Formats: sequence, structure tokens, C-alpha cells
Amino acid sequence: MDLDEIQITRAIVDSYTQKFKESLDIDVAIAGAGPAGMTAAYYLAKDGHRVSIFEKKLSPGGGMWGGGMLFNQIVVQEEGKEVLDEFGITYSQYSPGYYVADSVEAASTICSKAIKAGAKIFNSVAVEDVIFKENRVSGLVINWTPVEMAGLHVDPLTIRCSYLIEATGHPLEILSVLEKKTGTKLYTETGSIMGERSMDATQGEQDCVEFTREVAPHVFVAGMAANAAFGRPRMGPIFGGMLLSGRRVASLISERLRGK
Ligand code: 48F
Repeated sequence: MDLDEIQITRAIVDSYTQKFKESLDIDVAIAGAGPAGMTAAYYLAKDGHRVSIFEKKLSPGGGMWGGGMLFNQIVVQEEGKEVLDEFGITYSQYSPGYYVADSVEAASTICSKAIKAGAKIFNSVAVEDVIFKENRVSGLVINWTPVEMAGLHVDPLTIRCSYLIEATGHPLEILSVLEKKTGTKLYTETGSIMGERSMDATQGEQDCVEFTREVAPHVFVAGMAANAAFGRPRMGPIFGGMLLSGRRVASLISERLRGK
């Protein structure tokens, strides 16, 4: 058949607009499509919640693609294995308690499963600020990443959400803005961002799950962002903690949404 260029354009613009409109007022907005954010989105969507991720890079997947130092394999410990099973990611046992998986399969599968479960992912969209009213976050301020990169003076758009997951990993971009612009006292020991500590895989992995929690009213941290917020160690290319953190934050927020 003859293809009509304008019909192709209409199809893209209409369907994107529809997807975006459905994300303007949602239960959970997630900043960052790394393994923690995407796993959280999968479980929240599976639980029937309206959830969208805003990811500033073109490719969702965060730090998972590159495995360790670009050796594109990841390690998952015993505790995280059941999340690999949930996603159907292929893995093998390297030695007792150490499982390895292809990082490209892992990142792409989690991404695909999250979308198929009903989550929406908006790539190349950076979260630059939050909506802050009555002493709490009630939404996100977003803009195209290329606008930010080019330093263009273009005003952003906004998303309303009941809960926000800060899953931007090491840089903790959203919590930093929240702290700086609103003076919100965080639920950390010091009331402020404590900053990540040097590497300790055992402690870092445990803490990543334990410190996955509410850090300010209606704002939860997950993944490496939890360690960075609460002053806990980094853990390197072992990913069980990220997957378990994503699952945990989904369950904590699901409980809150059911009780609201
Ligand atoms: O860094 P990232 O993969 O975070 P994570 O899910 O997983 C951490 C691991 O990859 C690894 C590790 C495990 O051993 O330590 O680092 O906690 O994914 C964070 C995502 O957030 C995006 C960023 O591009 C990345 O894909 N991001 C960062 N800032 C923003 C953002 C922002 N302002 N707006 C939107 N996305």
C-alpha cells in the first residue's frame, strides 16, 4: 500500500499525546528508569496502580546495561534470585550464592515487563523540579532532556502524583532539588541528604533494601538513591538489592494507596 507520511505523523502525535494525557494525574510518578525504578513500576502496575516513569536518558535501564566496567554481565545474590525468576531473566549459578545474568537481557526484560504490566515510560524527559504545596510534594516538573542540554529557555510542564519515587541513583537529583528549594527536613538521621559512602557490597546491599522508605512526605527513595540519601555504602555491580528495593517500594506505596 501507499504510505502517507502525514498519517504516520498523526499516529505518533495522537498516540503519544494520549499516553501523556493518561500520565498527567497518576498514583505514582517515578524519576529514573534504572533497575530500581523499573522494578518498582512493574510491581505497582501489576497491582493496578497508575504509574509512569520519567527518564532523562534516551535509553531506560540506568546503570544496568554496562554490568561492571562495561563487562556486560551482572551478579545477583541468593535473595534477589526470585525477582529474576519473576521477570523470567535467564541466569546461571557461578558459585554458591552468586548468580550471573546478561546485563542487556536483564535491563531490556525488566523494561519490557514494566510496560507490559501497564507502566508508562517517558524517555528523554528530565525531572527538573517538584510541585510543592502544603508542605509536601504533589507532583513533578518535567522538560525534554535536549532542552536542558541545549540550555534553552523553555518553560517545563507538570505531572500530578499521589506519591513520588526518587530513583535517580547516585546523583539523587530530585531529593537534592527538594532539599535546596523547599528546605524540607528529610527523615534521615541528620534531616538532610547524608551522601553515599565508599564501597561495601554486603552492607550496601542490605541497606539498599532496608533504607527503601519514605524520606519526606509522599516521597520514597529506592535503589542507589536510598543509600545516597541515608549515608549508606555503594555496592558495585551486584543487583539483587536494586531489584528487591524496587519490589519493596512498590509494596510500601501500594499499602498506602490502598489505605488512602
Ligand atoms: O543509576 P540507576 O541505574 O539507579 P538504580 O536503579 O540502580 C543503580 C545501579 O545501576 C548501579 C548500582 C548497583 O550496584 O549502584 O549504579 O538505583 O538509574 C537511575 C536513572 O535515573 C535517571 C538516570 O538517567 C538513570 O537512568 N535520572 C537521573 N536523573 C534524572 C533521571 C532526572 N533528573 N530525571 C529523570 N531521570
